[in-house]
Amino acid sequence: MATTDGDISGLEFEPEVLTKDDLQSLNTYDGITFPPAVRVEALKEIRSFQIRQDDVFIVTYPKSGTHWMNEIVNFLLADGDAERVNRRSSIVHIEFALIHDVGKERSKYSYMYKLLKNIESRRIITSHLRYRFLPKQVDEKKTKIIYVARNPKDVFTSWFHFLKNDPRYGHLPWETYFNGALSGEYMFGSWFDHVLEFWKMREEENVLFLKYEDLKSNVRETVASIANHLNLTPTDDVIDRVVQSTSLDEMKKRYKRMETDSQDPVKIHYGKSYGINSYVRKGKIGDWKNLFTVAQTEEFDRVFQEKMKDSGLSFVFQ
Ligand code: PPS
Repeated sequence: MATTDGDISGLEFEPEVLTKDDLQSLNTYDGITFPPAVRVEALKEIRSFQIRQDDVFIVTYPKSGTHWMNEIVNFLLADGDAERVNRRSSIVHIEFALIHDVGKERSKYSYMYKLLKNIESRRIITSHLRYRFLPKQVDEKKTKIIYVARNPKDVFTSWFHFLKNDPRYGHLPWETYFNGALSGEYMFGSWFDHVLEFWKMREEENVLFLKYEDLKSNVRETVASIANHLNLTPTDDVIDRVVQSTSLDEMKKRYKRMETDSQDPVKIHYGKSYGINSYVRKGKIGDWKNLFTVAQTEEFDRVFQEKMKDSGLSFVFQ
């Protein structure tokens, strides 16, 4: 088995072995509801995950631009050169990395988790977890965190479209999803609690708090601020290449190619979830208008006002 930094030669891919019961049960742990594939054993294990000084964490509430940010950081680390992007430096969200082992005695860690432990630096580790669930060493070592927040109406909309065709979630009706998401009872807990937690940490040196809408409206400047946060000094030319290569259309094409051309589970992961390109869909601000009813908009706005009122944090919704 591989044990040293960067040595992954001994690892073999093991297919997912979640049972039907596993798949149908949402887990609740420490006050938060998690998707079936995020096991309580995994959440406990992650706390002692070993951090390296130069690791980069991308933390988000789901559907806030995780894959986009992942691609931006990947391209920045590769000086904008697609050939040099190391797909292994960023694997599945850490909380999903243990799914392959549920119900299985023979190995404690899944392929993805072992890979995450052993891949070469600089690792990009993505997560939807709240701060208290991240590895303890993130706090001890003040690991670089890039937090991306997106306006919650588009988050709910994006997530509903992602889940609606998935039989594991019983083809959830929009109404049911909306109520669960707004009350914070749905997967990964309340959007408000998640975003406000990291918003309060925004002045900490290791934390860069960004908004999806700023990436959309001012991508070049935002990419430069990400580079600066990671102590990188890209030329203007490199920044241009990063911006161009991480556009929605380029990502769609690349993910699709990776899914169809590759035998590599890491690459296939990027293209595939529950349907081709589901990680890259419309990428618009304001798509919620196609889904929210007038009554839902009113209810949402009331809750938003109440929860955000003293925070100083605002979002562009259209
Ligand atoms: S996940 O499954 O939680 O990790 O999803 P996540 O990657 O956080 O968010 C998916 C949404 O991000 C959009 N996206 C982009 N928008 C703009 N530009 C680029 N390059 C880009 N890449 C992904 C993606 O389309 C999802 O949003 P919606 O609104 O569904 O289109």
